[in-house]
Amino acid sequence: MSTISSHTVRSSVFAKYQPIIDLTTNRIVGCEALARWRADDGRETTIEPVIDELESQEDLALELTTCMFTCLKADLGTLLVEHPTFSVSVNLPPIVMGKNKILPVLEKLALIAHLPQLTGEITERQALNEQGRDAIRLARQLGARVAIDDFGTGQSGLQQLIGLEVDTLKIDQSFIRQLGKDVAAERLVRGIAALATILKVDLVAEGVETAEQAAFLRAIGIEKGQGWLWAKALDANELSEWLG
Ligand code: G
Ligand code: MN
Repeated sequence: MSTISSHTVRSSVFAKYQPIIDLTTNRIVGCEALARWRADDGRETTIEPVIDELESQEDLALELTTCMFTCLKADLGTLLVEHPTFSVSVNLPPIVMGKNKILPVLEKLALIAHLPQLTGEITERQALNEQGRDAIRLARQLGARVAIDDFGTGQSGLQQLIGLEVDTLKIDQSFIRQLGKDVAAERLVRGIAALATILKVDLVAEGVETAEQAAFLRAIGIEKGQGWLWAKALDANELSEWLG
């Protein structure tokens, strides 16, 4: 039984934004909205302890997603207008895909005009059903982008990419962490880079923490990176300062 209500989600969730960097120019090109949780005493905590519960129940997962888009609009609405090429990624739990529940939220928040600046990240860790795949197709028809998150770790794996067009693969941080330490990880990342070229998709390397990792990724032609080397998740005003 759930111990968390939709109301609690609404009053506790807020968003921070981790920059995504173009590895060639070293400039910020977008960000990922990451959910944070405000505890009863007002302290900011990670959402990790409750995320599995939120993402396993449709109503809570939809509330979480709604909160994230609501924060995004309030925090970055102006920035999206002022920087038309800047894009924001939002994690979409597969359970909320497929019942046409996200589009009305975006309509209500007047975010439809910004769809080309929005990327839905679908994790590879959770199965996506046929309705979810239809929702991805519709989102792309409407101009939004779709990324496969945690790429390389999933249950459904590469099979997911058959008959489903996506824009971006986000290489899971577990691969990046092993660069320079484990030759198999290095070969796998090279393999993913080659695969991305053939599939004509972009790559974002997640969890980049060192200049050596960034140099390796740049050398093998990976376009973008995200991680503590550049920034942790930031408040909206800190993000604006980055953009100048
Ligand atoms: O699965 P997803 O890509 O949404 O996960 C993002 C998570 O990774 C966040 O919890 C974020 O805090 C964490 N993260 C982001 N950058 C780094 C990093 O450079 N190193 C590590 N260890 N974790 C990171
Ligand atoms: Mn993500």
